[in-house]
Amino acid sequence: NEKVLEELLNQYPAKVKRNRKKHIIIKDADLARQEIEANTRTIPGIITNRHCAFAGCKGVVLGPIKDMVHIVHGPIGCAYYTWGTRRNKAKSEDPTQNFINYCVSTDMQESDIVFGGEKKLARMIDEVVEIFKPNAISVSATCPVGLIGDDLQAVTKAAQQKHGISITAYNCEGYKGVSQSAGHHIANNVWMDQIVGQGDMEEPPSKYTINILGEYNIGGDSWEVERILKEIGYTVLSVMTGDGSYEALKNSHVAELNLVQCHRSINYIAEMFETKYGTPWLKVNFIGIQSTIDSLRNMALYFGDQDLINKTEEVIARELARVEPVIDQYKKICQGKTAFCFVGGSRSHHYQGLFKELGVETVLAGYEFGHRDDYEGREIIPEIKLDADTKNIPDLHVTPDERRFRLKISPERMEELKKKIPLSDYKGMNIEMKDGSIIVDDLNHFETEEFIKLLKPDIFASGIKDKYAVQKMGIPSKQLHSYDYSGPYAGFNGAVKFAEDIAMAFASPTWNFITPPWKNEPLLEGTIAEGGCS
Ligand code: CFM
Ligand code: HCA
Repeated sequence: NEKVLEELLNQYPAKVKRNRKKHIIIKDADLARQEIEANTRTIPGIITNRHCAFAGCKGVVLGPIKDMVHIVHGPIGCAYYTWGTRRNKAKSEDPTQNFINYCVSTDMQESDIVFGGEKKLARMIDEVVEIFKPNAISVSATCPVGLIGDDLQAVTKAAQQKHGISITAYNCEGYKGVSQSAGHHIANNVWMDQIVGQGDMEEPPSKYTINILGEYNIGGDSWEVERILKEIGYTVLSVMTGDGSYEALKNSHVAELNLVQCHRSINYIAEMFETKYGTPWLKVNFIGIQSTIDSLRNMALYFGDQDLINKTEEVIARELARVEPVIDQYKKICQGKTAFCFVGGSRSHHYQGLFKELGVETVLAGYEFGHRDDYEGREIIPEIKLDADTKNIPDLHVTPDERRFRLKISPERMEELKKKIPLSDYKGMNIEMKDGSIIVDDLNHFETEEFIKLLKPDIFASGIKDKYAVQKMGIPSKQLHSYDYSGPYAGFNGAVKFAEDIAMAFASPTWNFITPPWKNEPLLEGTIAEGGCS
């Protein structure tokens, strides 16, 4: 309750307490609204799970595009860090155009920092074209590049003219924002400006052609989603960006509908698509059985074709009959347990339904870098105050494309549909949460330990940085970023896999051999001798 929370916060210096208090809510359904502070700077010196703008641009949004070589212009650490750890899988019909396993960097040295790295970058692009002959190249900037003022735009423009392929530059220096969220926005802007619509496709290849936005194929998630969609009769033109390709992205303007899975990372481009090409976007969530079913039904309603609606119901019934009995078995182990769910910017919300289906209640949830709308719902966006950090990333103002804008459905039908399905809309996470549960923005290590002692969850769903500290406290942990080498967790097959993994975590006898530190006497014993320690 409030008193306990106050005691927890009292351990901070007054100024830090004032700051952190605004980022923590105890859910109270009686209140009409509960405001949370989000997307603001982390207090210097506090250890949180956030990453930088470069990680959000190159690592998250760009990285999964398989037929582009992604050059990291900077010291090798940034490239190494974003190399393969996110488990965004990709396979290609053309094996010469799948560069997903490569880590390509200019490996800047001290002399490049002093004398500038532009020549080295130009040489690297020449080399990449010669060796790989890729469909396209991206060049992402890291902090030192911005600090010394290398002109990425000029280098890539000249290289593009020289080689005749798309070479895009991303000024996503790590310091460009308060978290990786800024990097998502930067990547979205460059694509809309320079890639989407560059292909020569004029018409959708078939009746129900869609793009999936904000699905990154972690552990094979988008393969499972595509399996279901194809079976119903959809044509998935482009996935942004899981197992995605430059070739598909440049023709994505012809789709009839954009699905939005992770709105945090991609709502910018979804909106720009609508303005520029007339493509509406529908919020979906393919995590959890019920959310998957709801998403499929909403899609069928959008197209409104009776055959498609029937086929959707047929696939749902068949999949349910197959997976429900298996999930019910795992549910027996999971029922009654509690979870912490702290992930980046949308999964903390998306996974709560799946946990609930297994009988697991989420007692604490939050985002590393979510914005207020991710907590409170899209309708509060006009109220969000723009600070200097937000203004750092320019909003790209797009207008209808003279040649290619095509209204996909009439404004009247759009208004009618908006009453039934989440077109151009998403709810925030808070609405999902039970009264008395805790919502924390930009959780830090100190608060993690304190909340664990208070709430004693049965499972901790988070990332690599806090995983092991928490396991040493005797609590099983499930990485909801990389899925701990498992997955997929999306769709029907994913729900089964998740249930199996979670049940296995609860059932493991390992946890009986660990005593959480708060149940022990101090780990170190000794006396202070005169003049020093003994
Ligand atoms: Fe979207 Fe993501 Fe997420 Fe995200 Fe991420 Fe990720 Fe994530 Mo890690 S794009 S906001 S920046 S769903 S990499 S696939 S798991 S923090 S909750
Ligand atoms: C990132 C990527 C990350 C990190 C996950 C983690 C991912 O933010 O740079 O900290 O465990 O999903 O791989 O979010």
